[in-house]
Amino acid sequence: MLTLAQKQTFEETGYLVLEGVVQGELLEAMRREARALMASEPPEVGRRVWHERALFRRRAFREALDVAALIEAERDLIGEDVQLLALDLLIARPGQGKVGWHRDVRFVCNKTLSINTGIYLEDMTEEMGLLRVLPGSHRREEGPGRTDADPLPGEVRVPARAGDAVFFDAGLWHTGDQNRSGKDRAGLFAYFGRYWIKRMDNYFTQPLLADLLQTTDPMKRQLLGLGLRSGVPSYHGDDERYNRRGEAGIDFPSETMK
Ligand SMILES: O=C(O)CCC(=O)C(=O)O
Repeated sequence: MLTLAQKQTFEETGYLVLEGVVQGELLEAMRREARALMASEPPEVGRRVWHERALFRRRAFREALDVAALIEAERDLIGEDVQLLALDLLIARPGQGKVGWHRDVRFVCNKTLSINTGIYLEDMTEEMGLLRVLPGSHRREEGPGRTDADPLPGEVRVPARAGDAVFFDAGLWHTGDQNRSGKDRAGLFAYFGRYWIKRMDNYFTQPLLADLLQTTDPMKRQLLGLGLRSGVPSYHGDDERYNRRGEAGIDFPSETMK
């Protein structure tokens, strides 16, 4: 569980670093998988993203859903109805990786609705190209837009070790520096939000792998958008059976309309 001070830090600044969220054999396995994926890319590909449909075929990335330190922190920061909205592996080859100031969602309000989480698979040094954030910007109505100011006044550079996780409100202004090291920069970006937020389109167009669809683990079902845990309130009351009422076939519609 996060401490009150950690939650307050996140609320005020819009980000929080937790050390050693992924460790040991799981961290090594993720690094091996990331290297294998990147090895299959031609040299001219400088930056590549794999989403959860590809990652969930690989045990190491699927096990991210079982990392208690990650899931509990998301639950503490978002709420009991936390859901996984996306999982991306992002790799930037040497010389690549510089992204401009941006925020991941443009809708901001006075509560955190979704959080992106950078879980780094390499030590994040100045040479690797640090994540930089502007504390407090997650509550600002205006976005970064086009800015030539670099560095931005008040920005913070966020060093991290392999396996550390940087949780940031998806409205927080942030940027990634160029990878000036000789190695690939690999980070797993796990994006979580409240259960009633629409998931990424591919959750609808490409079904999950069958064994994930059939999981009986209540928390995993919730993270994958398959059903809330018993008693967890979300849209329309305390029990999702409310939303599953009605005509047979609603959950699995036939291909034609009546
Ligand atoms: O490459 C990075 O570290 C930054 C990634 C980023 O800004 C994002 O995924 O929104």
